[in-house]
Amino acid sequence: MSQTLSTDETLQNDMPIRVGVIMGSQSDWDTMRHACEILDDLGIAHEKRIVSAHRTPDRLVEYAKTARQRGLHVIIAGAGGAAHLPGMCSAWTSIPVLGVPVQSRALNGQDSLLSIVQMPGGVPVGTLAIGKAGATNAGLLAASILSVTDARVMARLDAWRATQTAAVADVPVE
Ligand code: RP5
Repeated sequence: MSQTLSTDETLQNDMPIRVGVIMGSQSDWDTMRHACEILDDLGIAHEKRIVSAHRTPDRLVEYAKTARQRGLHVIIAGAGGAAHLPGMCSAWTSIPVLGVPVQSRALNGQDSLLSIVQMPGGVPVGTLAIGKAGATNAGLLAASILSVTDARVMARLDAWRATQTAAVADVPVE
């Protein structure tokens, strides 16, 4: 669902980048773009990067270790298969990390889900659903986290939710 809210159009422009969206591969973009679309709809400035736990491990360490000092409040990390990106990201930073299991070809995303959700106690990753729904909800959850301290984000998020509710028909059409 894509909604564009018209109130406070300046929010994205004058808001520092608080959300980082990272993914293990270009092939994850088809899924992760749904998180970015939600953030765009809500006017939340964000950055997006390809960061692979396996192919670019130094990039991962640099990204995660500097996230807080660069002003990020939330990281959304999507990966598929042996999806170590969200967990390793959380190992390097204490800002919230939301993990999105990308639907893999071989095991339909169950491998991604279990790789992300089964973190050892002490290193948390907030794990979302497999695929598009998970990416969409990661965007909304990132907005929820920001809304605790940003009244403009809260207003936009509440409006987004109200619009969604109003769009649900009472009866199904034939
Ligand atoms: C993971 O391996 C990525 O997150 C991606 O979901 C998966 C496959 O990557 P590619 O071979 O398509 O680059 O690291």
